[in-house]
Amino acid sequence: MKPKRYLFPTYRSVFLVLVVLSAGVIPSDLFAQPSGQELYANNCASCHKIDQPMVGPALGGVDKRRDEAWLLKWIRNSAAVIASGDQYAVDLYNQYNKTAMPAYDWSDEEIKSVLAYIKEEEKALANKPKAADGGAGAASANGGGGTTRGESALMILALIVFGALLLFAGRLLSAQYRLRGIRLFNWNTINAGLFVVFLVVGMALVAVQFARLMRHTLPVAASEHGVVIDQMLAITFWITFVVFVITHILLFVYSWIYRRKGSESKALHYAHNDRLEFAWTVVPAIVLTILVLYGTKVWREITQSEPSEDAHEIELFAYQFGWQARLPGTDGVLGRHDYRLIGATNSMGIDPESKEGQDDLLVPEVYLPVGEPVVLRLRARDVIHSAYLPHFRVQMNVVPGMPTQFVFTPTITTEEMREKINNYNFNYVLACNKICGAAHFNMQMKFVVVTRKEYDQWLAKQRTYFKKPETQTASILLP
Ligand code: HEC
Ligand SMILES: [Cu+2]
Repeated sequence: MKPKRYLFPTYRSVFLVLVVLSAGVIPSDLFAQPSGQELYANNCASCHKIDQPMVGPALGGVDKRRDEAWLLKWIRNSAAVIASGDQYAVDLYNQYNKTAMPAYDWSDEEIKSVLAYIKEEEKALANKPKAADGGAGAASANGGGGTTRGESALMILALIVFGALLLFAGRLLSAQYRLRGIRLFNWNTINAGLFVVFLVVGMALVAVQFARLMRHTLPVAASEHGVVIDQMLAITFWITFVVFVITHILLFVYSWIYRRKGSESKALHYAHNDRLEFAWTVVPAIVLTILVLYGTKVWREITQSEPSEDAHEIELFAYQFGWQARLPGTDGVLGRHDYRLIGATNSMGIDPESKEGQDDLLVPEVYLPVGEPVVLRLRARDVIHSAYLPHFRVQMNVVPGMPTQFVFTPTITTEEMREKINNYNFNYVLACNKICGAAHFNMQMKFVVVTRKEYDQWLAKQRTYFKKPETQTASILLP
C-alpha cells in the first residue's frame, strides 16, 4: 500500500526544521566580537598566567602597577614603549631576558575587555580557598564564572539522550501512522529543504567571516609592485567568488525544485551531452589559463627585474632567531663574505681583508628613502628562513648557501601610513615567514620609510661593521 497522505506535508515540514534550527543551532552571538576571555586565551595565555610569572610576568594586579593609558600603549606595541626609554618598561624587558611581547593591533575596547577579564580572573582566584595540595587547585582553575568542562560534557550528554528519545518516539509514531496509510513526514521534501537551509546558513557564515575578519587584512600596498599584486589577487578573488556563489545556488536550489514530489515521479537518467561537457570543460579552462598567465606575468615582472644602478643595496642576514642588516657604505659595494669566517666577533662572516667591506655599515633597523628602488640581498646562517615584509607585499625565501634577492620600491612613508590607517604606533616590519624554530615568532626587524633628507641624516649616524680599534677602546673606557 502506497501512503499518499502526510501528517506534515511539504512546506510545513521544512518550516518546522527551520524553526528548530534557528532556535538551537544558530548561536545568537555569531556577529559579536570575541570576548576578553577569548582574546586572552588565544593571545596571552601562552606567555602569561594571572597568579604567577611564566614567559612574562603574572598579570594579576597589573592594573594597580600601571595606569590604563600605559597598558593600552604597551599591549599595542611594547617595543615602542621600551624604545621610548620608559624606565619601568626597560627594566621589565631586561628582567624577562629581553623577550619581546608581540604587538596587538587592537581597538581600545578589545584591549580593555582583556584587562577586565584579567581583573575578574584575579578576583576569582583570590576568592577561592587555597587548596591543601596543588592538584585540587589546578583541577578547578576553570571554575571562575562560566561553566566548567564537566558541566558542558553533562549538557552534551543530556542533549544526546534527549535526541535519541525523540528519534525513538518518532519511529513508534510513524509506524503507527503508516499502518493507517498516513506518513508522518515527507522525507524527500525535508531533505531537499535541508539543502536550501544549508545553502542559506552556509552563505550567512561566509558573510559573517567577511564581517569579522576583513578588518584584519593588510592596509594598502606600500610598494609599486604591491599595488599590482593586490590587483591580481582582487581579480582572482572576484572571479572565483562569483562562480562560487552561482554554482552553490544552482546546486542546492535545483535539488529543491526537482525533488521527488509525488510517489509516481521519477528522475530522468540523462547519460551524455557532448555540447554541455564541451562547454563546462572549455569555459573554466579558458578562465583559468587567463588567470594563470596573468599571475605568471606579474610574478615574472616582480622577481626577474634586475636592480637598477642606483638601487639601494641592503643585505639581510637571517639566523635563529633574528635578522642582521648590512649596507654597503660610501663605496656602494658590499664586502665579500664567507660562512667559514662566522665567529663570535664576526657574526655575518664578512671577510676582514675585503677592501669593500671596511666601510660597510651594520644597522639595527632599516631605513628606506621613499620612491627609490631597493634591492634586498638575502642570506641565511643556519636553516631556511623567509623574509616577509607584508606591507610591501615582499616575500622571499632565505636559504643557507643560496643567495636570493628581491627588488622593490617603497611608495608610502611610515608617517603617511600611520595617517592612512589612523594608528600612530604603526611600523613596517620584517618578519620571518618560515617556521624555523622555537623563537621564530620573535624574528622581527623594524623598517622605516622616510624622506630622502631624513634618510641621509639617519645614514650619517650608522656605525661600520668593523669598528676601528680606537673607537672600541674608547667605548670601553667611556661607557
Ligand atoms: C610571547 C610571549 C608573550 C605574549 C604572547 C604576551 N606577552 Fe605580555 N609580556 C611578555 C613578556 C616577556 C613581558 C615582560 C616585558 C618584556 O620582556 O617585554 C610581558 C609584559 C606584559 C605586561 C606588563 C606587565 C607588568 O608587570 O607591568 C602586560 C600588561 C602584558 N604583558 C599583557 C599582555 C597581554 C594582554 C597579552 C595578550 C594580548 C600578552 N601580554 C601577550 C610576553 C608575552
Ligand atoms: Cu626564521
